[in-house]
Amino acid sequence: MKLAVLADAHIGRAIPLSIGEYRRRAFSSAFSRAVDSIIGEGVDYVFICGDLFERRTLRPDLVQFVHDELYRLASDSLEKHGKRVKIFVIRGNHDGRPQSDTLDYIKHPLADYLIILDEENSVYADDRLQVLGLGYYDEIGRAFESIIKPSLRSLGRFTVLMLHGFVSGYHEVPPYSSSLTFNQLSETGLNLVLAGHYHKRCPPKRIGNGWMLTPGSLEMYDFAETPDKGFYIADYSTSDPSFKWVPLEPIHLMKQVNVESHGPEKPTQFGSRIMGAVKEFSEELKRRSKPGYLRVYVKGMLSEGYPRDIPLEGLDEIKSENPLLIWVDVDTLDLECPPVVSLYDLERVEAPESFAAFGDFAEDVREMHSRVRDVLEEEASIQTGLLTQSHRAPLINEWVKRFEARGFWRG
Ligand SMILES: [Mn+2]
Repeated sequence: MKLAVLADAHIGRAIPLSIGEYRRRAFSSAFSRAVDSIIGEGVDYVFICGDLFERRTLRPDLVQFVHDELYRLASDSLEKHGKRVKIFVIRGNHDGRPQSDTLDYIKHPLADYLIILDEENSVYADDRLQVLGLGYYDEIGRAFESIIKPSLRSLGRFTVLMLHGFVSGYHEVPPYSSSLTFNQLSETGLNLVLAGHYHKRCPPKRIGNGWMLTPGSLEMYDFAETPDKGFYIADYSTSDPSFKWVPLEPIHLMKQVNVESHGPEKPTQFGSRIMGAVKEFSEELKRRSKPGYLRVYVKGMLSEGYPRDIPLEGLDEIKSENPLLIWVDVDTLDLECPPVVSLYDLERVEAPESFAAFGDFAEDVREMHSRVRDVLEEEASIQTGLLTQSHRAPLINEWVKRFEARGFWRG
């Protein structure tokens, strides 16, 4: 019995928006190449551990693309290896909420190779194995107790748990995130625990008498990640399983470099350091004959002037002489300015502070501000980065209601 374990494909991810088309292509390409390799391996089961899609609202052609790729995986596996592969999918946080998620897009009554495990249908069993699925929940511990625990009482056969969430003791869990614990899972008697959500691949780890795997994301999710991307093949044809890592090299070089001053420096000094970093990256692209994008993160302190005084005219020249250099972003938000300038630095205004004069209405401002940001994150148009009228209108109504309730106009 051979298994493929992947997660966090994030199909449709288009961030940063200014290079959205490149990003979309990178995620789709990684997924297609994963499908190619899985077909080549001839596996019996495929586990997609959440975040198959980037968001609930996405282009129909991407839904079609995923649908076609899964069909190709199933039909080519049958043709080449005579295997009727089963593909399991669970919901990640990017796929939406329970009852309303992207996995509805790929469900099809004729797609008997596709098994979506959710709250209504959290267990699959055939004569070789049993699969339990736990999608993403804000309180993963509670969801585990109510959805998975009841099925753990009688583990007769080889049992796989798929989940989309953190496991402390295996992942580096970010502060304030809910997680299961490694110990909690090792007491269950599960044979294989497959965890998505954590984007960095983790080596196979013994858990009780079984194994735990995290393949990480298929592509670089953002500039902070490293390009060590791919998925696992688990081979259970002998009693002692073996695990193989299948790397997927990102089609673009995506890199962040930090430019930092050790003391206060002039805008021109920052400028030449930034240019140096961009030139070096441009040379790397040529050497590797690979297109790429760069984020220059600028830290330290300006001795005079504003971040906008940093001379960056040379960027266009570097870009125009190297078509492989797709995009350069210079991020100066954390650059400190001389005190007198900081007073006028409007880039990082805290909404509630600016509205402190409104008393407890500042709290309303804070709430609305974060709601608008959430809606933008989830619903913003892929083309413009803005909200459509139907998403904007309820927010405007809410604002008007809150203003009216306060009766500011009465003086
Ligand atoms: Mn993810």
